Amino acid sequence: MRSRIFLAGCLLIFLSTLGGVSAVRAAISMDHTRGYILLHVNSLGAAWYVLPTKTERFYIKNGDAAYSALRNFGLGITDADLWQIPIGIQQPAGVMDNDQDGLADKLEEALGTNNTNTDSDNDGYSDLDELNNSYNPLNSTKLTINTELVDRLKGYILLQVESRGEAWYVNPADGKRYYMADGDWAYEIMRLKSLGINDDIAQIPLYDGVLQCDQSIDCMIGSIEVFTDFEGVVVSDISLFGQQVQVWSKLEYSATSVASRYPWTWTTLRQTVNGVEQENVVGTGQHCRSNHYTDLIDVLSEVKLGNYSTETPSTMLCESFGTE
Ligand SMILES: [Ca+2]
Ligand SMILES: [Ca+2]
Ligand SMILES: [Ca+2]
Ligand SMILES: [Ca+2]
Repeated sequence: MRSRIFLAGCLLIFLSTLGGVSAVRAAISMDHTRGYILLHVNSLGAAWYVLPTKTERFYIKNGDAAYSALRNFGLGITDADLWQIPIGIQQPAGVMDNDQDGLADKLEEALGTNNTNTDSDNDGYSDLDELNNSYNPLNSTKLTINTELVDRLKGYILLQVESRGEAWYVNPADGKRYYMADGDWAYEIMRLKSLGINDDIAQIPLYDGVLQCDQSIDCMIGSIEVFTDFEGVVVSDISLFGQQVQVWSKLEYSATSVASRYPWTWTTLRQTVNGVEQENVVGTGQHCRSNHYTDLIDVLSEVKLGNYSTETPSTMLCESFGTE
């Protein structure tokens, strides 16, 4: 049944790209959409990620910012567990494949295989052939698939905690994990592994949580772009009274409440005095408010580029919007 739905989804995408389909009723109950990527056919193919933990949908916009926001839903996983989930190969067109073995350099990096050698473990079988036949490209063993683990993780985004936090999406339709190297990879996978759905999508509530962006500016921008609340910290190195100091600015963003929009709180100043690192809370409540969320994206983009040599991000914001 699932494969039929999946095929219907693929066909739909194919037809959508030809512009031939206006509405197709997805034969799937809303409860069974958890962990799936839904492609809303009546809305120019807008893509949504339905959380695997509860039936809420999160808008997936193209690009690295949305990808960073999406990582918020990721679940940490060990390499040992990850190898028990079969690997699906889906790479954006034109990606670098140095050794031409059919596995992109970025994918090989995540897998730990050699991107300058088609047969990493030198056992006579290429890296690609081994993966396609459930063998380990790094040694002589066969891959052991843990179906119980796969079933439990269907629809989840997994983050390789023992490496550099590489992200994988476990497609609930085929139980395989697909590597998402960056925004382009994520978007490609999300679109090709999605399920077409009509206006019934409205029955699934919008994601109602607050993204914890920590210090990821991309995550903050991504949240704003998809109208989702977030909390984050912007760390900036500035020169203050002739001293180099680090300023931590906390940002709480509410997409729905205009009253609590953009309250920046300048919280902590970190500096080294006589060789000793000190932390001082220098103030709270430097609030700037505005309805112009595109301005905030502009400011964050400048901060990301490091263009705040004499001003803190808080100051930049308050000058743009006026302090309350
Ligand atoms: Ca390769
Ligand atoms: Ca290789
Ligand atoms: Ca091999
Ligand atoms: Ca092998």
